[in-house]
Amino acid sequence: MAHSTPFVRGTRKVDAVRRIAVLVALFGLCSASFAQQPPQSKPTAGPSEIKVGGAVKTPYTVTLEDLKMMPRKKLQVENPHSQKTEVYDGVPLAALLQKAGVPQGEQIRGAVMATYVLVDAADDYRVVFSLAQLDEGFMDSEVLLADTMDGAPLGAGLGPLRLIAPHDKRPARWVNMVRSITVGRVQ
Ligand SMILES: Nc1nc2c(c(=O)[nH]1)N[C@H]1C(S)=C(S)[C@@H](COP(=O)(O)O)O[C@H]1N2
Ligand SMILES: [Mo]
Repeated sequence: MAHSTPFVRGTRKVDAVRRIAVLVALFGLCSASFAQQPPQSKPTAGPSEIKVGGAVKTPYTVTLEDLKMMPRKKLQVENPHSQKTEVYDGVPLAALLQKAGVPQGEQIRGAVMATYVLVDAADDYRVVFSLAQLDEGFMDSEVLLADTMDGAPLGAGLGPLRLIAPHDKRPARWVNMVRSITVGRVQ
């Protein structure tokens, strides 16, 4: 018994060294496989055409050129972050929804009241509005899908399309790099 103790201790030491070696090897493999992943770069622009779809009669894709030919609105706003006056130009979100055959005005009642509009961006940022909130029969939300600011196309990180919700106190629903507009119904 007296001489077996150093022997056991020795085995333990060898085991511990082996365990550490295995852990070091695993760590090396893991970090090597992480290193091989492409760098996760944030997108700096959205697409130049966006889908209007979901629970709509006629889903469609709208391009930057299409937007130029639709009835347009100008919006002068005070940017709540920069506190600068900015002039945006674009197409009202309500008009884009009308084109897809979404209920409007008096048609927004009953079950339709649970309809939402999801706006999704190239960096996966998403916001929702209720359909009623975007309808002129309910309120003047003036939510605009803008393609220019102060007369120039929207730059990196913002465009080419940016949603402006001028009456929101925080610009959290000013969606940059808009990718799609999807209508849904809360069940
Ligand atoms: N695509 C996208 N849009 C976005 C965001 C985002 O993370 N991604 N952040 C929102 C939030 S929380 C704010 S406050 C404003 C910031 O706008 P600013 O950079 O012009 O101040 O953008 C909004 N739009
Ligand atoms: Mo924000």
